[in-house]
Amino acid sequence: VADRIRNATLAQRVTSAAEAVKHIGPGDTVAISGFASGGTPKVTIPALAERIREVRAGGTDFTINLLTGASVSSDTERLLSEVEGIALRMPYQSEPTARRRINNGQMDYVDIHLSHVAQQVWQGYYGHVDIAVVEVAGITEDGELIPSASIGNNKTWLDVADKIILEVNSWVPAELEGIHDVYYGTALPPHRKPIQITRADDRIGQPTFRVDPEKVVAVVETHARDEASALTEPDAVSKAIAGHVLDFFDYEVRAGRMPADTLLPMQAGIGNVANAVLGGLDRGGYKNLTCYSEVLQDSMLALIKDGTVAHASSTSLALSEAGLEEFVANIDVYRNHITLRPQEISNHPEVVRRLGVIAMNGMLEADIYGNVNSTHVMGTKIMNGIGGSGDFTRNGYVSMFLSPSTARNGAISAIVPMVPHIDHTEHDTQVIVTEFGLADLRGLSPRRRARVIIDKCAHPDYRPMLNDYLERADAMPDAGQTPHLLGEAFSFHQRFQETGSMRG
Ligand code: 0RQ
Repeated sequence: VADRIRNATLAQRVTSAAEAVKHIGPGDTVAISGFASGGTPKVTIPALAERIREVRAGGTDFTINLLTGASVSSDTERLLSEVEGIALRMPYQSEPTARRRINNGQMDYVDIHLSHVAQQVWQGYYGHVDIAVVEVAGITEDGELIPSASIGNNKTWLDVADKIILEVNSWVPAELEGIHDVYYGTALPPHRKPIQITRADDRIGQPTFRVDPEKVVAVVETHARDEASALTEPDAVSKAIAGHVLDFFDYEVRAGRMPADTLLPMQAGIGNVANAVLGGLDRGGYKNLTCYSEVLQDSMLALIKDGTVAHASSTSLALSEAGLEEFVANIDVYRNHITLRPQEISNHPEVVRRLGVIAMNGMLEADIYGNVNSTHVMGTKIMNGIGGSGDFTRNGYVSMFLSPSTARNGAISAIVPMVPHIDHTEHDTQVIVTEFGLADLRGLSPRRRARVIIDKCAHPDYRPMLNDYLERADAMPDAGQTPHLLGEAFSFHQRFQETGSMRG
């Protein structure tokens, strides 16, 4: 472990996690590393949860405001939620205990676009950041920090926090050094400059974080692996969705909108459908594809290895158990084909628009006109959060939503008359794909979009109900541009709440 801490000053700050967390007090705003399953601090936060429990047992209330990159390891989220230690959470979570507390009104949750987080913190919307807890792979002689498996908002946390706890994790392969591109050119208006990325593999920054050693109050040593992302083999539904997406790419190539061999840089959300789509690319005969995304999943490793993908840019690695092993065993191959960046750059609207990213994200439901709900079950209960889906959807070259046509064994239709919560508007959604087909909404007016979405994407069981709604709405004397029956727009959701099924 010692050779991971090559700076003499910071080597003197090594202490235990239990000692380190004494620097965190009630009411503090704590900004930690972690984006998806990569790079969450491993020991400091469990120690903090323990300290919160002890302090509270002594009669003093103890909660913190927790800022992260995106989701963090599920243990971290769970332990802090179980001790009721989080007053405010920002910007993304995907863990059942935290979700329950948020939906019970016990935890404030601010769900924002991931590219906005750093800027909003600089703008002061979250007050003062008291302390940052950041996992790193090592500390160089001159005191710069080698990032670990995700970058997320770490650059910003190190810059803005009053105090810093570093976790130096010797499990992170030392060969990761050099894979990161930490850009220090961002500034608030009126001092902003163009971000000079014109290809997914462009490097515009430096491989390490800068840190003011005076702010580092503790260095904690760990040797603990990242949590493995859960991933199952693609099922028939995921494979069918992937098939439609791959056909669509061929269609775009024939239409002259994408280069035949390399397509355009891809972004794919997290989960089995995205993994299946990417996993299917090697059958398409493509070579030298690129990705400009925020998370890299297992499928990316195979695509890099067989030459289908030449370069993948991301802010985080979110690998399964098998993926982690493969990555560590062949790190020499992967490090030349992957760049990890701060999330304000991986998700930056300017870069996403310039590169012409193909955005592919999951959704809970879409309405017949193309408005998409990604976050709120039945319009009220948070699932995860908007994450990066809006950063990529709004600014992508082609913006796609991929989803099974039903949820809960068919009791919920993913296509409904009106979504009860909107994350992505009809103006942003260009393509919707379910296992039944692909609705290409580009260039279509609302009435035409509704026909295509119902015919191509809705589950056959729900098509008659949706057609009936559309026809009756359209027959209203004042049907307007986007016909609706306001008294029935949420009837599918009401039926589900009353009977347990949208079918009734
Ligand atoms: O519930 O987990 O209890 O089985 O939602 O659904 O079909 O497995 O799909 O894993 O792709 O998740 C929108 C949540 C889809 C995700 C969402 C229930 C369903 C199941 C999961 P169970 P699936 P996915 C990159 C970009 C926003 C963030 C984003 C998401 C569970 O894609 O969080 O895109 N997106 N980030 O049963 C009620 C419906 C439902 C429903 C599905 N209509 N009503 N429940 N479910 N549809 C990642 C990051 O930003 C880090």
